Amino acid sequence: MTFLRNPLTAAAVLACALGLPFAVHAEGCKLEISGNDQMQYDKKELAAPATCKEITVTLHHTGKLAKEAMGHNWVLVNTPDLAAVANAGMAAGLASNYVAAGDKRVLAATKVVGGGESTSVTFSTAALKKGGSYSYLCTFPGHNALMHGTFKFE
Ligand SMILES: [Cu+2]
Repeated sequence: MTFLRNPLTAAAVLACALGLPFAVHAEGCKLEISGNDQMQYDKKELAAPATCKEITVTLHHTGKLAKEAMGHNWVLVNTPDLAAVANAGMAAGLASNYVAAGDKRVLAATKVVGGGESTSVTFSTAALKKGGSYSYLCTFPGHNALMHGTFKFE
């Protein structure tokens, strides 16, 4: 491997292997949020840097109740669409994770989980605007009034 004799190249190869500046980093692109049996998320706001090409959101249900009684999901929308997405989701039912099939207003969504379960969704940020402010909600019937928050992409 002749090229490794060049000290600069060798340094670059090493830096890549260590995930230093030569590598593309996903710092801050993995987010976590929890929901409980009191119909609450533990966070009112989530934020990811606009450098993220993809974002992964992991939802933990820290309660004990079954998903039929106190299921939670995490759904990302443009804020003006929040109520309409919640209504469409309610009509779609648990089998559809309370998200209407093909609902273009839904920017990202996890499935519905019950107590003790976790789930995650990874989505492209191509549809998000730098500096944009969005909303997330739980679309389980009746939950969005309490279970919603602001999502910032900046
Ligand atoms: Cu919920």
